Amino acid sequence: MAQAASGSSKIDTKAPTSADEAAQPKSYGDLVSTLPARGGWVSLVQYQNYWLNPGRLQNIIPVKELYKPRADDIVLATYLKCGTTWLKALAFAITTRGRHHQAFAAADHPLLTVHPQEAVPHLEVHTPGQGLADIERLPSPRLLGTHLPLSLLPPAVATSGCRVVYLCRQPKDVFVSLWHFVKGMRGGRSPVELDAALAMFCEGVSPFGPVWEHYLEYWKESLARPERVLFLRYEEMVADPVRAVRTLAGFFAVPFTDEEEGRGVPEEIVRLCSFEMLSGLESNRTGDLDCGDNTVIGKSTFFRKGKVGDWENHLTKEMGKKVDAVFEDKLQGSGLVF
Ligand code: PAP
Repeated sequence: MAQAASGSSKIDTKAPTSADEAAQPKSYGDLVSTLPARGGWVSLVQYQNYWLNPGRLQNIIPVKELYKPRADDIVLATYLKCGTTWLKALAFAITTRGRHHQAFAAADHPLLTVHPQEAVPHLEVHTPGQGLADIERLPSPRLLGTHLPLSLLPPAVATSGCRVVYLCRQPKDVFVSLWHFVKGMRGGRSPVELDAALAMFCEGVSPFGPVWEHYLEYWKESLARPERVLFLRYEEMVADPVRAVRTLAGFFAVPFTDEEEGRGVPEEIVRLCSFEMLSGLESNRTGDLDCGDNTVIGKSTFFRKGKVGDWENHLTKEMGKKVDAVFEDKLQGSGLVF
């Protein structure tokens, strides 16, 4: 889920211990004023190498201390616009199928009436000051979403045994999707032209950017701990969604039985969570999602085209080459290629 909002409650991360306590910012508003800032396309401040929405720091920073990973948690991590909504729907359908398997055909599956972004809560979408109480209350095993880079999550994510699925997407399509989303949040207008926004994106100045750093943190972790960190690509999921669903079920340690395969359950999950199905549902077409801090996002804005390669309809070939060159350079030597 993308972010929006503002506010300046007290900083509730660990209190400073050193002698420079007096110099520590007392509120998120104070902290923001000490950070490098960029305006233009979207207003951002740089915090621990990442560009973040200043109004959301009070939601983002506390996650590192407040989120207590459980061994059976499943964390669905994404950079913005990489297919979070789809991944949430798929993971929800796969992991709850014991409860709902009759419902795939019976038209009363929860995903037919609950937006996938609500079916799986986001770690950094909470009411400031109330911590992660709602997430703490969830019964195990929990499905949780996040756009936070790995380094802004607690180190216990690596030691608790919890599973992480990371979904990335071809950067040119990410930019185009983000461009439309940001414009949509502002009533169809952007404060800068597309080429200026693209220049910022290529500089790494986008919400939760640099995108390549976001990708690389999880990519390296997936290479180091493949049994606990699954790295997926949107384009591969689009090309063979049934295979992706089987991969996810196996990774979640709930593989499909022969009996389920025989009944076509993986295919049913793909159908239920398809762009065509989800985007047509009344529950996903109307109303707003509550971000927990007096801001809302229209439910329909999470469904635009759901296509691979839509960048060609919005960027010139030269712009495409520029994005390719930046990512080739930044990802060089990592083994991650687009
Ligand atoms: P978020 O970053 O705000 O959480 P996220 O769901 O990651 O949103 O991104 C939305 C993108 O996923 C949109 O891409 P587009 O702008 O290129 O069209 C949206 O259309 C796409 N999307 C949403 N649901 C699905 C789905 N079921 N299958 C495939 N793509 C989907």
